[in-house]
Amino acid sequence: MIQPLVDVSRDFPILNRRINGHRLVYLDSAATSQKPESVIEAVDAYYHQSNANVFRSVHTLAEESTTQFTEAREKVGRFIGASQAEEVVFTRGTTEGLNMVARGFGDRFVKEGDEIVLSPMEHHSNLIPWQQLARRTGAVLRYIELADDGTISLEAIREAVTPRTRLLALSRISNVLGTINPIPEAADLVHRHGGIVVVDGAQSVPHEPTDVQALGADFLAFSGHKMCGPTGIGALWGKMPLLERMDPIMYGGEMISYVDRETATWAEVPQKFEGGTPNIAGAIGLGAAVDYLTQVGMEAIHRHSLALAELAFATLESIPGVSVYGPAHPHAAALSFNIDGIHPHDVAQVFDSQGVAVRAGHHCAQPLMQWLGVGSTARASFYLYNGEDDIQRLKDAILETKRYFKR
Ligand code: 7TS
Repeated sequence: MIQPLVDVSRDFPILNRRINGHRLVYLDSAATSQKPESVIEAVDAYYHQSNANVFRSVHTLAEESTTQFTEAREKVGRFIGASQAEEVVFTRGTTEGLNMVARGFGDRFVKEGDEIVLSPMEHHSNLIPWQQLARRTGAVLRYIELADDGTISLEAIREAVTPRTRLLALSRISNVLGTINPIPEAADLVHRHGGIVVVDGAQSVPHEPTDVQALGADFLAFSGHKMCGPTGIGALWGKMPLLERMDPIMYGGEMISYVDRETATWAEVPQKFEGGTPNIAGAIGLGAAVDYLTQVGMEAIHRHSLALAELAFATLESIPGVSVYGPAHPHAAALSFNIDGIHPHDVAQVFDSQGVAVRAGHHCAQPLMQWLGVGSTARASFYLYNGEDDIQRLKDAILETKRYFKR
């Protein structure tokens, strides 16, 4: 019996809620995770005790606030194996980080005829910035073709990557298929051709130990809210020499070194990219989330996510009339499925009446829906507070949905 990794009722009071008369089963962590008490308390304590702007005033509150903000950057840097905390740029989330690279790096270094390699499983956040970059520069988009189970083979990568590859933008873990993509191997190949590797870590940083060096990434973007942190905060990690050459995209206060009437020069990395007052409370909350996840252990979280998703895969696959997508093994924490003849939005609605929260739709991955040949899917996604009971409830909800629509 797979038990949750943490004391759920103590750490996640929201999961004690009853929804439509049932214990809430929260299977929508790929959209956003729930927040542990320690994170909520860190944000609360910051506003109650230390609130002040950062990097400007010398009074006590400002020093406390600046220290906590700086410590949060250090925690995030250690969590992903950055060689220095300054390589961590705070952003609003994955979307902003990827747009920063496309604009700040892409506009400067990607030229007409260069190739940008993507996969058809990318979230729109890791697709549209590159489409737009290609339109601005005359670069060409190339796609890595997926195998029948939605995985990416080394052979498919070799077919897509050429000497003209300037940039590979790939998710480590798919938010729809639960595939784990071979980033290190892909990075090797891209680097041999002198290209750079941008990793969308939105679904991977919350779920597996991350070491940017081992991953072979040049940039990694991720979101705090999917890893037990607050919304509105995330990080873009980049190799220092690349961040130094990259242009800022947000101009204003706090990102400059010297300004006169006609010109300005930029502050050092990461301040150069953090124009305006940052999300201080969010960063501190993200630091607390990193502490929480580290205490539970990222190896344990990784094993737990795989165990739950693979059990769910096998359980759902054995129900007549249910199609599940993606590989059976290894299958990361997001599992998409459809029930024959029932629209995923109706599935999600009946599930809610059973207290089971899932997402239905295209999951911001329309090219992947086109590849799957469906308009949308239902998706159950798991995290450290889920256990085997929740998979039983998922199965019961599917059986109830089938009964409901047979009537
Ligand atoms: N990339 C991937 C792989 C994602 O899953 C998401 C969010 C993003 C990028 C964007 O992250 P954001 O924090 O900037 O919004 N994915 C989902 C999802 O699957 N359901 O809701 C949001």
